[in-house]
Amino acid sequence: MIYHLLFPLHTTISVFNVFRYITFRTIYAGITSLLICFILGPWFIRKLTEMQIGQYIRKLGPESHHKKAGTPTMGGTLILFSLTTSTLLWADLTNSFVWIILFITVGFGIIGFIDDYLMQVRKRNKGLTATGKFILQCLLALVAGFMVWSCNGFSTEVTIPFFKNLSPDFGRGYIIFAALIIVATSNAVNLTDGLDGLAIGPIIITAATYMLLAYVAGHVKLADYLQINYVPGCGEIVVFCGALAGAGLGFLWFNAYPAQVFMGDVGSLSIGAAIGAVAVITKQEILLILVGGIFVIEAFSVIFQVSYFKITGGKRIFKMAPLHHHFELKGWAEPKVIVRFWIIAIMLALISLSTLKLR
Ligand code: 57M
Repeated sequence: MIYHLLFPLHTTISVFNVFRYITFRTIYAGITSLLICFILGPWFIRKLTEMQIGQYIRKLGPESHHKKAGTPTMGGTLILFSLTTSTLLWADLTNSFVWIILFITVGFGIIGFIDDYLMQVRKRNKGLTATGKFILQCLLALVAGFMVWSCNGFSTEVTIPFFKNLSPDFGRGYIIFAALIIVATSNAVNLTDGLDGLAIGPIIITAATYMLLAYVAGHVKLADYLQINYVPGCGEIVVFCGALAGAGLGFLWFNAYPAQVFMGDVGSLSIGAAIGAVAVITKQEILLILVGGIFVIEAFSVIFQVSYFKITGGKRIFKMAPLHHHFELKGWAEPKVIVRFWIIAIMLALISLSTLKLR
């Protein structure tokens, strides 16, 4: 809205020309969402505490988690509020990608909210059923996949990192492929969100990485130079990524160990879906496996653990899945697990960016 209100005035006030630039708006989108979290955070956490919206802890979990019972949860509502407000303020609202990304983020946020809300009402760690949640996620992701697919000139070819000449065209199947990416990312982030700051750290890193990727993909000359898919209009996704990184940093302020608030499913499902949708829109879908490698590792640790457990009739690969619990049970202090996972996430992001030159 700031863009729409102030940019047209540049003919009389020349300094307002600055609102044209994606870089300028991205920086302020980040600062805006960060400030919203900072300003509203303490009040919001107080309200959650007053309303007794506290975390229910599984009995089976690591001993160290039992002391976390009652920590205010559903802090993801604050992330969602600051992210959408900042995007609406700074992005070009005539761009369809902006509305698609907001649709998917808020849509998954609503599924998460219902799940969290049911847990509060039932007063235990049981919200929506796994199948119910999965069906809702798939339906929403398919709608989003269809919306992206029907955008004028959107390519259904998929770029494979390291292989510049290999880009299979999925045609209509791209809708299902896009939905799969969104649902998988949303659930992987949800699984990762099990230690203070563990999910939001890599989310910030992934958002910052896609900020660069979206900028390149939306810039005709840079995309051509780096031989990546040019996606007209996807530059506005940079502003969204800036707002997401800012909201993430703002939330981390309160979620850092020892956490004053957890994001809940309203946070993890929505920002996970948002990251998946960003990868789809920027046409860097496969690269997300590397950029968001921490989420992939966490999800696969669960898949392997559960499969092995079933096949062997009760044996385990890890002490406990998702992987962060394994290290906790090995005796690593919680902050050590968190910071080490962040370090790996930074390394993976850097390797991902290097692939821009390796095509
Ligand atoms: C939800 N939720 C956290 C918080 C957060 C299939 C199975 C592997 C599924 C998995 C699962 O349900 N994962 C998804 C993970 C929970 O956090 C809440 O949930 C939101 C995210 N959805 O925002 O509201 C707990 O995580 C801790 N936490 C923090 N700091 C944070 O900033 O410490 C969260 C955020 C919180 C808090 O303790 O209560 C969760 O872990 O429940 N299930 C599991 O992860 C379980 N693993 C398991 O059963 N493994 C078995 C299987 C695979 C064979 C095994 O390995 O043997 C573990 N979950 C827990 N304890 N809590 C079991 C142990």
